[in-house]
Amino acid sequence: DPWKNEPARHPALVARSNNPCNAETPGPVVAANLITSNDIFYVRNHLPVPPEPKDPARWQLSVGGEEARSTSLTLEDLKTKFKKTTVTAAVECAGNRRNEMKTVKPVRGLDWDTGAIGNANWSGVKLRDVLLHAGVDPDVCDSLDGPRHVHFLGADSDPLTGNVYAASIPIELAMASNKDVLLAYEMNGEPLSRDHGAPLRVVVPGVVGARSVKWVTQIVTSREESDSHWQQHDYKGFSPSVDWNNVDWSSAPAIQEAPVTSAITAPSANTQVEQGTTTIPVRGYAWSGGGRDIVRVDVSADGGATWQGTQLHKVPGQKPGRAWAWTLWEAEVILPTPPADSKGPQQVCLVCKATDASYNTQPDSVAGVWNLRGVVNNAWHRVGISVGN
Ligand code: MTE
Ligand code: MO
Repeated sequence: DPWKNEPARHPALVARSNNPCNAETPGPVVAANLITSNDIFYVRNHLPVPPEPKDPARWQLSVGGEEARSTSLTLEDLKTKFKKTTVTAAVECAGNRRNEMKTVKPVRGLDWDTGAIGNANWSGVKLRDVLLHAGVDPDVCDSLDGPRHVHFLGADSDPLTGNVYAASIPIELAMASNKDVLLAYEMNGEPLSRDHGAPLRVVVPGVVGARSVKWVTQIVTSREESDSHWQQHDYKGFSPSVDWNNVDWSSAPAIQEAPVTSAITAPSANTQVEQGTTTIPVRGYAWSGGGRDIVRVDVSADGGATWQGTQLHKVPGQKPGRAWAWTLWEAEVILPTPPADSKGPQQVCLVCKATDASYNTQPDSVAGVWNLRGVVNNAWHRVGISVGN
């Protein structure tokens, strides 16, 4: 039974599938704190959690590939031979908020609500430093025929095919000193838990979660992109016109940087507030990929006809162009005045949308961003509540 060694999980996590474990942070708590605590951070596993290394001292990371020296590093090597770096970064699954897409047309994938995202302090070593240690030329990005990608291979494997989880990122990202790609051994000051990739995982800030490979044991530089299923036949976006009969996976690039997004985490959908209520506290998160900071979040209490401002809460110390963390926001939202002759509950559609530092903002409808796999849904987030009864 490949599932017999799964770790215990916090009962508050909302399960979307069991084997493999996919579970999200419950709506009301997802943006309750700037830092998501480890035990309620969403878990997205494609395969069984690999067994813990029998002898942690003998665990090894192998680094190699084109124009790199084959190198093995123990955890102790990583901790003592390289500078320890801490980066606060959100990790979001590209499938976050997929559940809204099926209101347009069916999609294949886990039925994530708004909780397949979290924000943590990740500590470890910079991937760049490890690649330089393995002899990768610091100017590799300028070379015309050098490696173009860095592959990460996990220790989790498919019980049927033996394929391991793998993904790759462009070498520009891996080598850039200001992109902060980490090989992390700690999450919020604690050693990584089994679900989050112990003993070592990749954290690619500003990029969809799928590239932040957990349980990483092998790093390979290559002229080619990873040929893994998750790089080539998943985590790609297509036009709403593309369906499972005509999809050509090679026609779209693998998703890397995440688009600007936001969500309302409180109140939750279908909340009923008392007759005569005039304002309601609304809060949530906002985040954009590529280190683009959130400059504004607008909320609406009439489905997007008129908008109100919000107050932003940020992780201090984020560097310009390196806003890897999410932004939390809140507002006391003024509800529309019910018509004088109204009877019965008044339906209110709360909406939020964020704007990032490049003045990218969110598309208004899910229909326009619908795709067969249900990824990167960043449409305005809508929550319906009712006032009175
Ligand atoms: N790494 C491995 N080895 N196996 C996986 O299944 N899932 C990826 C990524 N890294 C995955 C992986 C996906 S799709 C996401 S969204 C993130 O891990 C989730 O990280 P988390 O479970 O720590 O929240
Ligand atoms: Mo994901």
